[in-house]
Amino acid sequence: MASSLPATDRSRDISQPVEKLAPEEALKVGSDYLAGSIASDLIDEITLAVDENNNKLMKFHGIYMQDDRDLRDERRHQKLEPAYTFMLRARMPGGVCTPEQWLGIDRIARDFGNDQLRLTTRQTFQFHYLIRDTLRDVMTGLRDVGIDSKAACGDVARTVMSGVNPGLSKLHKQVYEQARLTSEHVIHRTSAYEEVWFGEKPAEPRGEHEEPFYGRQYMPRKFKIGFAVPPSNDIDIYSQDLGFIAVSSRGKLKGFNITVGGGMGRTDRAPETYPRLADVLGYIDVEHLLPAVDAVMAVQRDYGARDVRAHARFKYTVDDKGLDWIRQAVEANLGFELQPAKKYAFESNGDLLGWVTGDDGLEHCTLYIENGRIINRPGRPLMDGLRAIAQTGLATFRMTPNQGLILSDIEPKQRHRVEALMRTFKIEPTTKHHSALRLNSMACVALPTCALAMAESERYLPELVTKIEVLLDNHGLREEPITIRMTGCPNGCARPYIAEIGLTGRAPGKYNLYLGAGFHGERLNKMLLENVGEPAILEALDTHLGAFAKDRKPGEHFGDFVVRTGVVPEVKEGRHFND
Ligand code: SRM
Ligand code: SF4
Repeated sequence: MASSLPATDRSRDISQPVEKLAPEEALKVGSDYLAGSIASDLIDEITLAVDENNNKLMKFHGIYMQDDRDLRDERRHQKLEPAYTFMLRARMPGGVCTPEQWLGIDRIARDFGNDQLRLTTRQTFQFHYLIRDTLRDVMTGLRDVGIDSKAACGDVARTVMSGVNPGLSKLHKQVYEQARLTSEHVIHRTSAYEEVWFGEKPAEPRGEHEEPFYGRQYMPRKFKIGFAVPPSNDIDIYSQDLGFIAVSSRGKLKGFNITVGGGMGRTDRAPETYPRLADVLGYIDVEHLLPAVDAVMAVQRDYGARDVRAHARFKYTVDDKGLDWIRQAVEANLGFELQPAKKYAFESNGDLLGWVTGDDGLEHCTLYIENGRIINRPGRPLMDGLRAIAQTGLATFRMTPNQGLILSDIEPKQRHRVEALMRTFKIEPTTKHHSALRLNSMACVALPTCALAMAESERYLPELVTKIEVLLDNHGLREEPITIRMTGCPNGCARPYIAEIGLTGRAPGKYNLYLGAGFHGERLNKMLLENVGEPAILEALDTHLGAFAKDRKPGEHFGDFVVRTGVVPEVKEGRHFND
């Protein structure tokens, strides 16, 4: 990231004795700009794992070591090493992928990734089940199609999100371009990536010049940036550390309202951790975008907590310092005052499913993909179908913030060819059998790959939704859009705290049930039941959906209804989330 800011403040934390900081800070400082000893670990013949420090450093390269949780006990019993595999997440600003890139991704998934791909809640894709010894082949395969996995994970600015459905307005293309530029701007520069994965020695030893913005300590924690184009809040702007809400005039992008301090992650029984919705800080013209990104990130870089990692996200810095202090610090970095925020309004945080014709006359089809898993299932060869469509070169592939996929930018005359392939491979944007609840559902990966999962999520939510659909049918609510999101732990990877129905895993088969978030992600939900199983969840939903069907006001959403009728109180601030 080429910074326009002086680096002086950056030394603030580095100057503290490293031993007073979280161990990860010392690891970063001593890692030779993230190289660590990853390269030698990759060829260790004794194990298929990497050591714990290198595992942490590899996250900055987009890679996590995991083990198959379904096999963990059995392997322990047999005194075998855990079944180590690796997850690799790509950097894909705004989720945009050419057909050639899709073919490259598809090939890697078939060769190395257990014949499947996973679209994520931040508009990119992950390979799972990679074996350590194939990681360099995977990296090379990605590079061959112009994709990298830098900044997909780690204490840096992550892949930048952008509401991308180009069919919605001309503005989307302009905003996407700014998101792409921002992603290029915030990416960490270290040559360790090329050295570790492609054996390219840097021209000179890595030193202070390596990371002009980040320095040796990078950010205190992950930092997430997103761009929203009203009226769609598909990227959930209020969950981003730093958000930009597009402001336009007659279809031309003028600037952005800036939001700061959003985040989802919390820990059960640790009230000092909480989800927080971002605040609107002010407005900037479009030409000030990159300086504004630098200015906000520098505040978190210099003042974010580096001693307690559970307190190291920007949302806590914003609460610790106060919004006015943050605004002044940002303005001091920028050298001018932010303008007052402009008016804007959101309508939903879901995807607009199905076909639309864009302002430019091109055709775009948004597909609902259950929990983002791209795989061939009996009678539903989704992965083969998408490959066949990519082979025609007729569509761009755009990943949505709701784990969906848009086949986009299709010439009207060619639409019938894409539709014919969709029919052949049984790909439908939505189906008659899907309730509006299912189409507004998201689940995180959880078991068996996620090391932090305490309960099922992706493998269970579809089944639970089927049971809730019976209730919806009983109450005449099948077509009623209601958001439901499940995660296997409280970290919140599917942004469950801004779903009208949220479920977070506590233990196998046990979840917290939250109700009452706003339909467009503008209000947090509130816990109704703690650590309960399916019967209690279904009973509660039956009661409250039944009351909603009977007593709702015209046009009222389920989340608004349960707050209005006092089923759950309104949560005004994240830090009171656990009260
Ligand atoms: Fe996440 C950690 C999956 C979006 C908050 N997340 C993880 C890890 C890497 C587990 C780990 O650290 O070992 C999960 C890998 C599971 C696997 O097997 O693939 C994981 N997160 C995901 C994905 C794939 C969920 C999905 O089903 O789509 C999403 C990938 C997004 C991407 O492409 O970058 C994903 N994670 C999110 C989001 C949503 C968002 O950013 O919009 C959040 C909440 C927003 C936020 O950051 O506050 C999120 N993930 C976390 C946290 C809690 C962070 C916190 O500060 O509280 C963790 C745990 C951590 O970092 O320590 C985590
Ligand atoms: Fe894993 Fe928890 Fe994230 Fe789900 S929410 S993917 S269980 S870290």
